[in-house]
Amino acid sequence: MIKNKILDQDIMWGASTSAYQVEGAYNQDGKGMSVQDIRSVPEGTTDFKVAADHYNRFEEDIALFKELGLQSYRFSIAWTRILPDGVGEPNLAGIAFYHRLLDQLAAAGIAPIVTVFHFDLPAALSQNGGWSNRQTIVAFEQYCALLFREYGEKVKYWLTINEQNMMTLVGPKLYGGKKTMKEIYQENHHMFVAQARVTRMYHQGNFPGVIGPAPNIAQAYPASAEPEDQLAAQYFNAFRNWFYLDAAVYGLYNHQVMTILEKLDAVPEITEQDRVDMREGCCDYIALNYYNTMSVEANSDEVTAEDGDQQRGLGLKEFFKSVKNPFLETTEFGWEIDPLGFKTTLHEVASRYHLPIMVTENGLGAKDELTEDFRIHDPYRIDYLKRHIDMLQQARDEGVKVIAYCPWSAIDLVSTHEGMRKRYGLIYVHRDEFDLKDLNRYRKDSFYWYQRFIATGKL
Ligand code: BGP
Repeated sequence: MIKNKILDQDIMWGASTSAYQVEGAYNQDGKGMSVQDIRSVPEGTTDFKVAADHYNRFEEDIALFKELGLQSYRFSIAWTRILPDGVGEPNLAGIAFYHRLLDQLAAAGIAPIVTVFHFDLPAALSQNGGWSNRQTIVAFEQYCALLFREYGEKVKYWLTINEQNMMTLVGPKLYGGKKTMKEIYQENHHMFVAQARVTRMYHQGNFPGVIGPAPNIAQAYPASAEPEDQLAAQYFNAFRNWFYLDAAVYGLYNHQVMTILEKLDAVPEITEQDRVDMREGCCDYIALNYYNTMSVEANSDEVTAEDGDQQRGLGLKEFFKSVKNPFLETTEFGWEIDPLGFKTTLHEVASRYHLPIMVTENGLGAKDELTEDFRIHDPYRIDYLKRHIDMLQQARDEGVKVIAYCPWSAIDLVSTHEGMRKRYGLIYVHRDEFDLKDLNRYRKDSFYWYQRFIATGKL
């Protein structure tokens, strides 16, 4: 079977981006507005209108990816380029753009890994209630049907939803206004159903590829050996990680999370048909984004969250509260660095789900400096990647099946929360937060390092 063959293959060394963070051209060639185009960004950070201008420079970028030696490239399709209002008439220029991108990747010998939805819901759907409205499930199905029809022969690896867990856990806090937990978990449920229906549709279409989810997965440690902390870590892991994978892999609701949702009065309405859809739309593989582990302790106070983002500061009264791990250093943006936790996480996911794993994000955000002779010395990023790849290789040697490793990010792009100054790329983009300069591309030291690693297999 084609599927087994695809999933049996050796690891592909790649890199990642997402549409709204890299493409720019936010209103070019008939593109509609997404929630990212209209949201207010924190003061002092850029918006996403130009980003890295990849939409207009993708040929040059793919030539660089080829020179880098990438075997796969994980990117997302902007829903609003394909369907400006989320539903209705397709935008032919948008459809043609991704054909050109895919053809260019094929010519460069780079396998595309395509996320269909990465944080950029069409604004028109959002105005009609977004994921709280069951019509969005239908819109998502129609959008995906169109993508499979158009690109089904060119794409072998599909990803449904990027970091649904972060949209649910952190999204509403950052941009959502005043949603109740019940509303948040109803939306989350609709995303489960949408993902399952699209997965089933893909399977029924007999396309020559595989499909899976892409949550942000990170092992949580108990802060101490106190039994209370152990239980807190178990609830936290269920709430942040396994809830999303149990749904994608088995089509089931995690029982510990149900307990939490009952306490929060946030149990969503689930129809009989939803349950059937979820059971019938199970994924072929697991893609995951890993940045760092978390540590939690039992939580008897009122704290529901600190200044949390996707990698820190989550808390839930009576269940858990995240704390700093004194054994770990942090990046200059305050995220802990834990390569060994990567190995732990990979083992845990492999043992729980027995499916091939694809790493779709892993990387270090930093304030890179461009020297006068246009170089970027980023030993901190090389060190991060080296230590994480080392752990990935150890996990593979010990039996974890990993089909691709795609660090974040292939090229500099606008960070979800911290604008342009938090750079992740292997390729530097010459612009500042607000000064767009010439947007020229420069190879960072990490580019040459990763290039050598891909060519020789040596760390
Ligand atoms: C993940 C997202 C990416 C990216 C990354 C880094 O959660 O999938 O889109 O943004 O995190 O996060 P940030 O840009 O906030 O540093």
